[in-house]
Amino acid sequence: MTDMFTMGEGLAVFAGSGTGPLRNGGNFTLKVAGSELNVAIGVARLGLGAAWVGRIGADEFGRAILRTLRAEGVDTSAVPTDPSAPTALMIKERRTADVSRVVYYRAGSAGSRLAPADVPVELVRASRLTHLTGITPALSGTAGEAVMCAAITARAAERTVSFDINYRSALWSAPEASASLVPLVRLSDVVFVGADDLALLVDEEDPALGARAVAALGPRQVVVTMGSEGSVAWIDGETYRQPALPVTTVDPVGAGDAFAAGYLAAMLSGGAAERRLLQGATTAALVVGVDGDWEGSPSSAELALAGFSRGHVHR
Ligand code: KDG
Repeated sequence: MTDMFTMGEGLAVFAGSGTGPLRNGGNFTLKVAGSELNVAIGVARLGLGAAWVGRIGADEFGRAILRTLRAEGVDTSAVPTDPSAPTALMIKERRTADVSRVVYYRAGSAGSRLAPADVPVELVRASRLTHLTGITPALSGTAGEAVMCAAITARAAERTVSFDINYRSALWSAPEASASLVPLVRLSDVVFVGADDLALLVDEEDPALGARAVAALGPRQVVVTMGSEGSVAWIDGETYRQPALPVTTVDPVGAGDAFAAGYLAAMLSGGAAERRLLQGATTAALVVGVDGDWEGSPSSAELALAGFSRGHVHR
């Protein structure tokens, strides 16, 4: 039995090392990322079992994704390689010290060709939790069918389904997203949604009331994340609030995935609602304090590093 199965697109990331418009030139660092892959690494670093599936190209970037995941202890045994499409790219630009931009080169990518036949049915059935996101259905019709197939398979096996809305306006319109994501929310037990994306699911802007309204669609746990304002959740019929931990943000990309990883790892370890939310806030703070979408993910022993004041030296 595996703790968590997750599925989505892995991307090679070219992260500009300086600040300013990319047209100025400069150096790039090659990394890998992808929302679901980030969560898999986050959960594995916290000592739980995680398996990831996504179509990768038969290229160096696909190999970099596998190499990274294997080094992080994530099970990649069911990852299909697509010989006729490239691994997707994401370019990260730090436009100013405070504002980052990302550009995708993922149309027609190997990851976008994910299809129901790629869903490792036995692995899903053997996983306590299946974690999916709203990015994958934005990639193609077959990728959306694969996500639906994984959710239905997990539910039929009485496993927990977790779903992060993760709306990406560069990939599809709000009405398209809404039509695809609401049925997936109805199949989920745990839903993560940014406050700005609530309107895709329900007609309620207030985060606390929005969490309740999303729960009325079916999930028992709904977490609305609000960046530096923290999060508010409706869990098993009660409202919970969790402030964000103080942190100097180095790179905000990946905060939501880190929160989901911390929350889900605590849930899988039997933690109560308050513990899940606190661990989510802690992992998010540790990830945004480091360059990269997942690189700052903590081990269990490192969770205590969050929340120290600037300049603290841990001895
Ligand atoms: O949440 C971080 C992700 O946004 C990033 O790792 C890449 O999956 C990604 C996406 O589609 O933006």
